[in-house]
Amino acid sequence: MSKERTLVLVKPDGVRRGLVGEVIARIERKGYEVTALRMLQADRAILERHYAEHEGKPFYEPLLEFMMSGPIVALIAEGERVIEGFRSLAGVTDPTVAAPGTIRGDLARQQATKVVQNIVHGSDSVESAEREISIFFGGK
Ligand code: D4T
Repeated sequence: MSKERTLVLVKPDGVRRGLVGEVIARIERKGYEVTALRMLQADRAILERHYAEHEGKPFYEPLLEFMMSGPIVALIAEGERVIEGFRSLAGVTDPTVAAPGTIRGDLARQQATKVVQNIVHGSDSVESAEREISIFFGGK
């Protein structure tokens, strides 16, 4: 099994609620290595690239607005099967039903907002991870 990299984002809700350390701690306690980290205020251009697959969907504009609503933290985590492993740590997209023990299951819930606010993003495949890492870390 070869070593993988994944792109994790702590979304504006996670940063606002002071959960950056909690997310990083869970990644590290699981045994993955954080190899790059930056905080940024995402602009529309970077988010249009990141969320290109969702363009035209009803939640696309609210999603971009939410992701621009405050700073985010982008990081690269590395390890064997880290892509699948981080998605397991994060839990499913809908925080209401995300399993207890996961980041979303423990720390997020449905809000009265147009877009789901679920604290983190994690890449879903090797191809997505490399594409997303190049968006946030300039090909690093
Ligand atoms: P990300 O990409 O942020 O890790 O989340 P997921 O992989 O879990 O979910 P996604 O890419 O399908 O969705 C991106 C982002 O849009 C929000 N969303 C999604 C939403 O508000 N309503 C929806 O129906 C879906 C599918 C939540 C995450």
